[in-house]
Amino acid sequence: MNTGMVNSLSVFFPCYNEQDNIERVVKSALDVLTGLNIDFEIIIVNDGSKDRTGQVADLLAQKNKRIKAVHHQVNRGYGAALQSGFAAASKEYVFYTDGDGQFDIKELPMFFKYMADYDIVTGFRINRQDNLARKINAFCWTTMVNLLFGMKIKDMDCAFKLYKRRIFDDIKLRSTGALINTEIFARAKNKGYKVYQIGVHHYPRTAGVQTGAKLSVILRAFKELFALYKQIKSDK
Ligand SMILES: Nc1nc2c(ncn2[C@@H]2O[C@H](COP(=O)(O)OP(=O)(O)O)[C@@H](O)[C@H]2O)c(=O)[nH]1
Ligand SMILES: [Mg+2]
Repeated sequence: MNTGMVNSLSVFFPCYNEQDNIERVVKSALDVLTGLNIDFEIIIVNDGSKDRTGQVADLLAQKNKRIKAVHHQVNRGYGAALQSGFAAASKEYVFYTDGDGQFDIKELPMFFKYMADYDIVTGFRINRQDNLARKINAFCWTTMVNLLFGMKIKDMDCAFKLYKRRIFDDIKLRSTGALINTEIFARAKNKGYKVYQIGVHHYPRTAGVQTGAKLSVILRAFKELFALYKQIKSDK
C-alpha cells in the first residue's frame, strides 16, 4: 500500500484495566503496521491499572523492541493517559485508539492520504455500539462543545485519531479527564490546524469494564470545560 507522507508513525493505546484486551489489540496493530513497511512504534499507556495490564504491557515490550510501555503509578484519567501517549511519541505522526479493542486498526491506512492536506484526521462512529442514553449524552456533549468553540466535529470522543506530532509541541494541554479531545480540537482550531473526518466502525467491548460513562467522569469533564472556556477566551 502507498502510505503517502505517513512513513514514520507512533501508535498508542490508553489503557485502564485492559488485561484481557491489550495483547489482542497490540497484535492487531503489529500486523497492520508491519504490513505497511513504515517506521513505527507502539506505545501502551497503562493508566495506573489495578489488574495485570501493566505486567502484560511490560511482557509485550520485552518481546519486541518496537513496543514500549508507559506507566502511571496511580490512575490519572483518560486525558492524562492521552497526554502521556503524545509525550512518549517520537515519530512524525501519532495515532491513538482505545486499548479495549472497540475499533479496528485495519481502518487506519485509509486515513493516510488526507495527511497531505490536513493536520488531523479524526474518525466518527458510523455504528456506535452504546446504549441510547449514552448516545444521547454524547450527542448533547458534542453539540455543546461545537457551539462553544465554533467547531464542526461529528464525534468528538471517537477514539480513532491521527495527528501530525508537532501539533503537540505547539499546543499545551491541561485536561487530565475526558475533556481532552475537546481541548485538543479547540486549541488546534485556534492555531489554524485543519481537520478531516472519516467514518469508522465501532465494535462492542468483549472483555473488561467500561468506565467512560461514569458520573464522576462526566462531572470532571464539565469542570475542565469551564476552565478551558475561560482560558481560550482570555487567549484571544
Ligand atoms: N474511563 C477511563 N478510561 C481510561 C482511563 N485511563 C485509560 N482509559 C482507557 O480509555 C479507553 C476508553 O474507556 P471506556 O471505558 O471503554 O470508555 P468508552 O469506550 O467511551 O465507553 C479504554 O481503552 C480505557 O482503558 C481512565 O482513567 N478512565
Ligand atoms: Mg471503550
